[in-house]
Amino acid sequence: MTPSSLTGETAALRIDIDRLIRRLADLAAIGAIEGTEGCARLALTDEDKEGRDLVVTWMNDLGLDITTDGIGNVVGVMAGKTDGPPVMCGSHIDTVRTGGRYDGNLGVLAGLEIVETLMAAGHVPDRPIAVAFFTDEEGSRFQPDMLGSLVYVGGMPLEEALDIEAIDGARLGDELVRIGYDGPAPLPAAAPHSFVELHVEQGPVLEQEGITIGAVESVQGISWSEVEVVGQSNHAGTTPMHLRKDPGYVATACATFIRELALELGHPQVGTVGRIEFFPNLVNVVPAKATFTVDIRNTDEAILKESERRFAEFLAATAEAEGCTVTTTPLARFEPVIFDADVVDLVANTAAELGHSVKRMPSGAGHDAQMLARLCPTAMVFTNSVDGISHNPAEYTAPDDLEAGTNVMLHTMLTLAKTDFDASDANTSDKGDA
Ligand code: HGY
Ligand code: MN
Ligand code: MN
Repeated sequence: MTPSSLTGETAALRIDIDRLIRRLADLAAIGAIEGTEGCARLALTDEDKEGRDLVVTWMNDLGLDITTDGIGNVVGVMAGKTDGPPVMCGSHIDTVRTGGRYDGNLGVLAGLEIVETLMAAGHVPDRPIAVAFFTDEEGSRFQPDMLGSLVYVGGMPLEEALDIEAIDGARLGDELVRIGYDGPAPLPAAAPHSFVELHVEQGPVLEQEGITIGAVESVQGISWSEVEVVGQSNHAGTTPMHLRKDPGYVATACATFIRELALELGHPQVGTVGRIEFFPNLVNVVPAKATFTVDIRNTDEAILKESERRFAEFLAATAEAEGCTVTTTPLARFEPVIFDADVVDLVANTAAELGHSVKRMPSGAGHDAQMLARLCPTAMVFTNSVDGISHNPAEYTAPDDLEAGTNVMLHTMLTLAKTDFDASDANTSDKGDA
């Protein structure tokens, strides 16, 4: 079925890609990583505040009704012909330390671009349109990831989130106050009518298959933990190997195990030891302590659970054999999420109607949409990542693909915003093989 926004007065509506690219560049200039296109704005740092302030200024310039909640999520709402729950889009503007300019930022700025496109055309949608950015989606500084949207949907009490300690020792609630984003809007939030998130794929699939749009059906399960191994600091030259209690060996053996387990289980299992620290971290000292993180993911919850069990077993046996003790702290644990089939169909149909190739696919990365899916019908739109690169300042998506993804989000949202449209109507015959 033709998405209803592609008939009648809104059929010809398209976004202004130059304006979107300008905003992406202006935001990327904050925390810019010298000599690259990327930026670093870890959650609740001064750079994050500066980025927030810029996006809030743009929301104000558009005359949106802006609210900030107790975890610092910010929502700007464009009034519709009717009141009631808005059709919401959004993502995050915090980045990893080696961030690209599109991860998260695209989903928020595409929302502002859509609002500006509607205003310029004098089109007032039936339902209100909301654009949100959620706090600490990356989870690099404060774990878990998707923290702001998790609190937004009631997945974690605000008080618990405010007491989370950063990897640099700061308390989340104190940082929120310091940057002036501890807002009054109630939590958990009221459910939007629906939620659509545009995001770069951050992987190689769309590019390898020559497809423009991803209609994202699910997000894989995520398991993060931090492991501290304590052994015995000793002299690197005088201590025979059989007398060592070397936590550095245990940590690196675990890193190898995580990788070999992923290769054994095969795609889509992935495993990463992204952070590893030795103490005292000196060339001629057998470490006293090793601390490392484990990130395991799979689309299948049963396999993810089995992976966690096998890793715990390996860690315990290796540490015991080495005479070390272990403390494991869970950092994040989210089961796989399936998006709303009707909204996924609408994304796929809208992409096809706009003349784009489209593929139904899972997301390897976590996203705020996986939290909003607890509140309302939710789906995601992917546009490609050149060379599949992300969490890297070289992250890049070409203007044509940014434009295609944003136009698909525009018309998906416009159709959802029509009070005479029932999302289940999207679940039509032309499923196609998209
Ligand atoms: O880790 C993730 O998948 C996301 O970037 N927070
Ligand atoms: Mn992201
Ligand atoms: Mn990310």
